[in-house]
Amino acid sequence: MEEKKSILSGIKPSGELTLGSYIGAIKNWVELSDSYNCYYMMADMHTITVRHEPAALRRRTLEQLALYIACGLDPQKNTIFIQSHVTEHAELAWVLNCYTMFGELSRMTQFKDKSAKNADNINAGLFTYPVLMAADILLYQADLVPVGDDQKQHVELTRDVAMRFNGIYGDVFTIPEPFIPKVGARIMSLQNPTSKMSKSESDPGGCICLLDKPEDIMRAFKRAVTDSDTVVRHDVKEKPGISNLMQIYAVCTGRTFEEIEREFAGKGYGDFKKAVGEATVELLRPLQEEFRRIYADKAYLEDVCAEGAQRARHRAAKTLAKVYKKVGFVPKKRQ
Ligand code: ATP
Ligand code: LTN
Repeated sequence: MEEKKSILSGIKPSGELTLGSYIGAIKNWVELSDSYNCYYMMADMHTITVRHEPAALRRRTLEQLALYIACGLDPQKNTIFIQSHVTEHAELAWVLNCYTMFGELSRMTQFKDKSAKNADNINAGLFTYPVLMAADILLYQADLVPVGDDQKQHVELTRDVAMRFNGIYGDVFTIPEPFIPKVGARIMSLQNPTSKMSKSESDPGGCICLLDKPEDIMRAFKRAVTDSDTVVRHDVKEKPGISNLMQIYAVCTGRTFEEIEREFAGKGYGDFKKAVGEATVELLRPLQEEFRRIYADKAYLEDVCAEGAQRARHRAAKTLAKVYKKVGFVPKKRQ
């Protein structure tokens, strides 16, 4: 039997998970998990590139783990782990640092955005962040990396670094492809529909979190910024707010944009916003119930982490050993 192809992806536990990361990433992780050998991690090492609170990071990492499972990722079928539990990530990142160019990193949009927003803390980790992400992906020889549109550039850099390394040392790394959903690759803020919905930015009312209460979700959609027209039509340029709501509604209901336009023909924005709010509440209801049940069982979560890290380490260690050998490090004698 042919071996399944591999997937790796991760999310930073930098805040409460948003509807954006669910639609852009996690939903696809679940859909792909039957056909691939999947590694999904809590990217805690990436989180400290901006100032953070240690206790919040600890809590959010475990919350995120419970949410992954509540979203439908079965820890028996998928390797779910905490990035810092697998030390090979930091080790491979160091090697890859020496094969990544300063110019390449300077062009990364996320670096430019984050350094503009954290002008007092433009640390080296923020700059080399994409190298750690490349290490995450390449350690598992991932064929596919399901992410939202904002991460495409990092996956492309990963491909360039992997090809450069392979060009020098032979076929060491699998060259990964980004997997970006056709609908929902970039969910926008409800208050500012030209910027991305993001968990770590203060955007009151613009962001829906997966654990938000139904009444808060309904209120946020009711107040969503739209335009002065009254027609529900998909047109990202002219109607960014409505088009964003249509994307969310399309994902929640499985309907196409044409079907949605027909459904709301002759109705006002009020009816449409209410329907999007209700569809989102229904999408999140089962997930929230599952979350409460799973998060209460700390012993289970610890077991999942321990088992996940062990499985991940097994795969990661093989790749790292190959890389160390290729670059000429003297192999360790059994200690
Ligand atoms: P931060 O604000 O801390 O940078 P974030 O909210 O942008 O975080 P990430 O942890 O960076 O979220 O992203 C997790 C995954 O979800 C990534 O694959 C990312 O591309 C995807 N994602 C995040 N926000 C959105 C969004 N608004 N629309 C679609 N996909 C998204
Ligand atoms: N950089 C990503 C999170 C992330 C990731 C990864 C995604 C860290 N390592 C590996 C895919 C594969 C982000 O900021 N959303």
